[in-house]
Amino acid sequence: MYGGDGADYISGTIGSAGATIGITFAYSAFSDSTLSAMDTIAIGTGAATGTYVQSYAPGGLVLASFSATDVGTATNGVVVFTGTFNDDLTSRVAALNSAITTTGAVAFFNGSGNTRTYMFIQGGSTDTVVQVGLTSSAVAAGSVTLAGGRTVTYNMA
Ligand SMILES: [Ca+2]
Repeated sequence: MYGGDGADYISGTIGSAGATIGITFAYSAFSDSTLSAMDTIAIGTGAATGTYVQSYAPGGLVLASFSATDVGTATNGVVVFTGTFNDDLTSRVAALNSAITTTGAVAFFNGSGNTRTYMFIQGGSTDTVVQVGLTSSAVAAGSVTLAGGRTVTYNMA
């Protein structure tokens, strides 16, 4: 399923907690979802857990890793901001844009008052920002896997 340009709301209903949704959410350009025109990908409307699969057609993805003083760390694509870092989404995206220097690096993080989870991909001049899930569920460290440089699988916990 491709959202394409602009802000899209892509929602599915999951039959049971922990199940895997049978749709791959696909992107063909880093500009398909941005901070100013952001997609929301969600399974269910509550705090449902689930396994999400996203694909970036051009490939070249890696999982982000960094350690930045006063910002936080990223391990295996999962970002942990320092407890004192601003939890505003715009501030966090700006910080990730600075800390992540590899084009195609994928990072999951919490923002908007730590009540939402997002995926960031460093795209160079245009970065991908997607809201994943609707509630304060989070992507757990170690739950992100990458296949073929283009298919990202992660669990919402
Ligand atoms: Ca950038």
